[in-house]
Amino acid sequence: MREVPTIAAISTPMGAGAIGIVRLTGPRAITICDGLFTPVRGGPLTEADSHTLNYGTIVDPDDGAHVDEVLVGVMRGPDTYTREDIVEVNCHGGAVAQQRILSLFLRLGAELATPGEFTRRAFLNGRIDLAQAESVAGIIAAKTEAGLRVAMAQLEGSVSREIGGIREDILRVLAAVEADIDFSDEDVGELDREDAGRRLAEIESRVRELVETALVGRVLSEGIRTAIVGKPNVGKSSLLNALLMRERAIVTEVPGTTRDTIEEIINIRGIPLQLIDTAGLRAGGDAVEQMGIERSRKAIAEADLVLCLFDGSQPEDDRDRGLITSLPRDRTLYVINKSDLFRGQRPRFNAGQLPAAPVIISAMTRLGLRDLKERIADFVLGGALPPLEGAIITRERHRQLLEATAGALATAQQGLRVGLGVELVAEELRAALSSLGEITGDEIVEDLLDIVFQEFCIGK
Ligand SMILES: Nc1nc2c(ncn2[C@@H]2O[C@H](COP(=O)(O)OP(=O)(O)OP(=O)(O)O)[C@@H](O)[C@H]2O)c(=O)[nH]1
Ligand SMILES: [Mg+2]
Repeated sequence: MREVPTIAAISTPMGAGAIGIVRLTGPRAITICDGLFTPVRGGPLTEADSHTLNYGTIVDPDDGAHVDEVLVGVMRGPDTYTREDIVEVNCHGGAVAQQRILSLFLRLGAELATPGEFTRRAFLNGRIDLAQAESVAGIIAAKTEAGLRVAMAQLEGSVSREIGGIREDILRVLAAVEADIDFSDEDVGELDREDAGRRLAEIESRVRELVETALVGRVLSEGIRTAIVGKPNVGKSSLLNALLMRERAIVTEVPGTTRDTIEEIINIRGIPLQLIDTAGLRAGGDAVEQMGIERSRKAIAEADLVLCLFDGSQPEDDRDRGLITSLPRDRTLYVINKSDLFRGQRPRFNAGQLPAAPVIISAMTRLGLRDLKERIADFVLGGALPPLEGAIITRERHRQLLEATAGALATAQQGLRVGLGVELVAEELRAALSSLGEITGDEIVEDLLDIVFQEFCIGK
């Protein structure tokens, strides 16, 4: 049998940095690196203790040239990320040193790692399950602190434990059903269909609860999609900048300044918001502006929350009325801007026709921004979002498999009710188990692994 290949990759991002890490994992990791390593102190890496840092020089064996001064971490399996021997060379950052060290490793017999291959090995060697492996990608991709927290909890097994519990409960019902199949002509007592159905209904609702956390999961990892919309020149980009506290978007007195959507993440009372500044909505304008407006409409359709902005120093017109009726009321907050222009007086814009009381702000002086943030937080926390704790699903793949599980459980209950053969009920339960198994990777399909790991970066 062919030995498991030793793989190598640059694990730090491209570009200049103080330190770069080139990593090896596999049975020959330590010998390969030792072939290039001249210790400054101490002996060869092959004799180094596990989990030590070794100071020395990487030397090109062909011409004896010194490539870089390095610290080499030696970690012997199985107490490592992949459960194999791992070597991490801490060299100088910048593309050249890292690339040269990597190519020397390849010359000595290492193979170039594919994206996510280190984590894939951690999975294949049984250190983590598939849901945990995926959480590693979640940690790397996390855009918000809350998203990072959820991904870390997943790595520590929050989702896997919940799935494991559900699996066990299904297995118990399945055992009762199968006993009925095996001993149907003996006197072991008939399957209590009503009781089995009740237990399956409970399990199904647990699965559905988990499915519902997917919304929170998306919100935490990507932020609440919040589109700022309104007519040109009402101050949408100014509001984005004010909330971000930096001049991110271009602001001018010319209507139609913003042509494309601009997205930024901000944090309001611990809630991540993905703010989207959009092109002002109006007819006419050139082709570029019209394409921007098309994107604005898409942003509204996809938004969890719409901030509809008006210029309070101007009376409302038909376009405002059109805008108000076109927006989804249940997820729109109305905001009247430029309050500094009507200080202490009623805005010229008549707020009476708005479906809900507006927040009055000045993006320029920042007056009212705290009220606005409060209203946004109320919307999110008082809304339909389930609690932000426990197992939270963040992957569409997991959501779909849980839906399939719930579907199979529902069909099984139906079967029990209408007196379907126990074999068929058992079949549905096995389908439910198999969907759950795909989440944690108990049911491995090679293609599935390729799909899961392809979104990783190389070197992880
Ligand atoms: N007085 C006052 N002027 C403001 C306020 N907010 C924005 N403005 C001004 O209004 C003009 C338009 O602001 P923008 O933020 O570019 O407006 P916009 O809605 O993004 O405009 P488009 O991108 O063209 O759709 C600029 O001259 C801003 O300085 C405000 O609170 N008070
Ligand atoms: Mg703008």
